[in-house]
Order: sequence, then structure tokens, then C-alpha cells
Amino acid sequence: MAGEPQADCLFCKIVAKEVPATVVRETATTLAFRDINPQAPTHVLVIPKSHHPDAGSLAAAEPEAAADVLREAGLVAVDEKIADTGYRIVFNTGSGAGQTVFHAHAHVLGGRGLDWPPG
Ligand code: D5M
Repeated sequence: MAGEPQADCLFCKIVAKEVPATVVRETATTLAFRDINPQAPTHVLVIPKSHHPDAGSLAAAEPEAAADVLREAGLVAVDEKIADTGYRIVFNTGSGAGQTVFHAHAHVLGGRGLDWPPG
């Protein structure tokens, strides 16, 4: 069923505390933790606690949870003091776009200059 935890999903295991993560924010519907392979001085992932394979699927099934993820991404930027200098929220969607974990997640990146277009 859409949204239910998946036994083979790394981020569901992080939500369940079966895999450790450096958590920076948590709400009833979301978890924010530091990326294990940071691409910028601040690199935090914000995920819904419910399982959806990508951002579009999340928004279609649970629009309020998708909004929660976006709000939390903005609050991470405030906490990390990158809100004023500029930051990026990225949802890689599909393996061709670099998605490797198929549980919806926002990358919050900042603390350095960010080129456009991204690679
Ligand atoms: O992003 C998936 C991201 O997940 C990628 O930047 C590495 C990160 N990752 C993978 N395993 C972990 C653990 N265990 N903790 C924290 N971060 C992790 P994608 O957009 O799917 O490529």
C-alpha cells in the first residue's frame, strides 16, 4: 500500500532507527539528516516518514506531507544559516537524473557557490 514502510528501503530503515543517521530535525511526518556523502558544506536530506519512491509520487499521494518536506527544507536552511546566502533544494527523480535511493528526499545544499545549470 502506498506510503507503507518497505523492508528493502534504506531511508525507511533510517526512519525506523534501524540504520543510524545524524538527525538535525524531526517532525511527526518528516526526518532531516546529514547526507553521508556531502556535496557542499551543508548537505542535509529531508524525507517524508512515509514511503513514496520519488517527489512526484509523494505529492500525488500525500500533498500535505510533500508540503511538510518543503517547509522543513526551508527550516533546515535557517538552522544551518544558509538561508540568507542562498541554497538549493534538489529532488533527483529517476536513475537518469542521479536518483539512487527510491524513497522521496529533498537535498538541501548550501554554504558554497552553486553553479547553474547543475551538472
Ligand atoms: O540521493 C541519495 C543520497 O543519500 C546520496 O546523496 C547519499 C545519501 N545516503 C546514502 N546512504 C545514506 C545514509 N546511510 N545516511 C545518509 N545519507 C545517505 P539520490 O538523489 O538518490 O542520489
